[in-house]
Amino acid sequence: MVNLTIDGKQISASENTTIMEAARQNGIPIPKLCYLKGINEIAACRVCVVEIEGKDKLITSCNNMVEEGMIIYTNSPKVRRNRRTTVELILSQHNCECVTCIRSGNCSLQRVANDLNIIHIPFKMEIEKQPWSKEFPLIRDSSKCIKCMRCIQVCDKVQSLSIWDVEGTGSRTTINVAGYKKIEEAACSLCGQCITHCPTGALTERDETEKVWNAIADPEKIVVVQIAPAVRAAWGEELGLSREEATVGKIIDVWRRLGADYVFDTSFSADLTIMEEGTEFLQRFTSGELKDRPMFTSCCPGWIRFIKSQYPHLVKYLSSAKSPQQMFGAVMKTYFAEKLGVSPEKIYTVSVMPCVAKKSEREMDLYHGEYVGHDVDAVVTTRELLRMIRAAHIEPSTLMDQESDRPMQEGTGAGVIFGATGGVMEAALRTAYYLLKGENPPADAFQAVRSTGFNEHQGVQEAVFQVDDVTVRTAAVSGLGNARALIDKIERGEAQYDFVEVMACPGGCVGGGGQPIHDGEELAFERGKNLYYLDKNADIRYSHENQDVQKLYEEYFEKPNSHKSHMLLHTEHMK
Ligand code: HC1
Ligand code: SF4
Repeated sequence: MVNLTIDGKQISASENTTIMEAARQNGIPIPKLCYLKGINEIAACRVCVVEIEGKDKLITSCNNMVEEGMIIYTNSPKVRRNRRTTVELILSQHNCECVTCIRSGNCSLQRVANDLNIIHIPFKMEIEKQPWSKEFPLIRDSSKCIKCMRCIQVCDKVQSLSIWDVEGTGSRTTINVAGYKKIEEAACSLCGQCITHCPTGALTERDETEKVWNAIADPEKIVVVQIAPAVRAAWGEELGLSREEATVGKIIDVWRRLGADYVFDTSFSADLTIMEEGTEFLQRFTSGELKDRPMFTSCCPGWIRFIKSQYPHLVKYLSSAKSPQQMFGAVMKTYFAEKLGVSPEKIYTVSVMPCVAKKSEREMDLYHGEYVGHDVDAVVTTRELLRMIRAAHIEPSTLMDQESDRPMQEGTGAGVIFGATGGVMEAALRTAYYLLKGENPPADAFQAVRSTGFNEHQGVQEAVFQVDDVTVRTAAVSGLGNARALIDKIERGEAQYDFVEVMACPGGCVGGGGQPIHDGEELAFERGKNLYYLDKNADIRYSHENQDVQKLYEEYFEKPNSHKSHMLLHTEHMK
């Protein structure tokens, strides 16, 4: 241990602890902009400078270690002056249009500048705005970029894609798509991790809230909403609601108040996905088709984009099942439209997702005899949902739990855990066991595929299950860098699996690129625990026991993997 003093407080810290970390452990937060633990510790912004007694030069606290006897000041007049000039210089290259900025109120730069009482910017440089497509689901505004490098590092180190790079030199240094490409030409997975790790409004999702407001206002349209599993684990964070208070029932109330005609829970179609994908897995597994390579899950569009660009020869090993979002869209525009006695074109489908890539996945075509558009018409992220709640002046404390609509009402615990890494696999194994044995396994029999935290396990959970004489080798992986490492192992013949779940975002959808932002803080594991809690307390925990899904088969699809299911619920992953 090392003994030192920070701001007059005597403390002890382990050796090799940074000054910033030692201060944080002792309730002394040091302002920062570029720092991201374990990902970006490069002292690029110099906002975290501190003064060391006896030394002239200020040092950065994020990459300097504590030393025995150090006397540190984190907020001395000299530190404040220096920090203030640093932030003023950053602001001189920033467009500072806070009133119209999506991150206003949740921007690290705004907070640091406010805390330093910067009410006038003494310097101003000309700010050039790089061109960007308004159509792409990921939007970048270069005039808000502070060159902190977080996006470069998270894309490179966590997601292994290196979409971003530094461009130009001197005062014209900026960040842009690597290789002077347009973003549409790059292999962007649309996982959105660069957005959730950006300290400012330089990176955002394409806004679809106006489209949704317009659809709600259109008397010709029947607006049908679905709410993804992971949204319930995070939407309350910015509204001051505890995890217990922030229920999916209250999100349903939100949508009824916003004027949606019908509201459903995506857990229903997660159960439907399990019926389709579980049946497909058993068929491919028993036919010997998976001897060399596993079947990969297909519900994460970030992962689908990744495999298509990085391992195109493995696309044929993806499950052909559409994701729960797409399956629900297809069911809404066919089965449900028929129930209502209206044509599919009248139905306007909206998804509330923790995800940016779902905005691109939604473009999947829907054929119902003839082409009837897309499964899903608009995707709003959890953050966009929160903006709609604010725009409608809904007071969160007045929200009441409501049930989703019929007839696609029921969702099981198995459907809810889709939102956490390992959840799809666990739900599929519960049902695959039932399909093999004709009886249920204990509901927690496959919990070995759950993540127990990210640091120790690097986002990969492997498990082998024995069902009589059948052995199923599984892996669940989250984060595209982890996925790449796992696939490379499979390709080298160093690992063999039958079934692999991949989710692009660390921790799964709970850590999705459309979730509320907490200055790069990782909350996926905590949010995931919430979903497992909901599963544990659910009345039904097996997808095959979802009675509304059973009814859907009786009345419409006949059985999993039927001809009709193949037409509406499966895809060849061509687009
Ligand atoms: Fe997900 Fe899924 S779990 S992909 O993360 O399979 O987005 O929540 O909705 O479709 O169910 C996302 C979440 C979501 C789908 C489901
Ligand atoms: Fe979207 Fe979930 Fe995949 Fe992330 S893990 S890209 S949130 S589907």
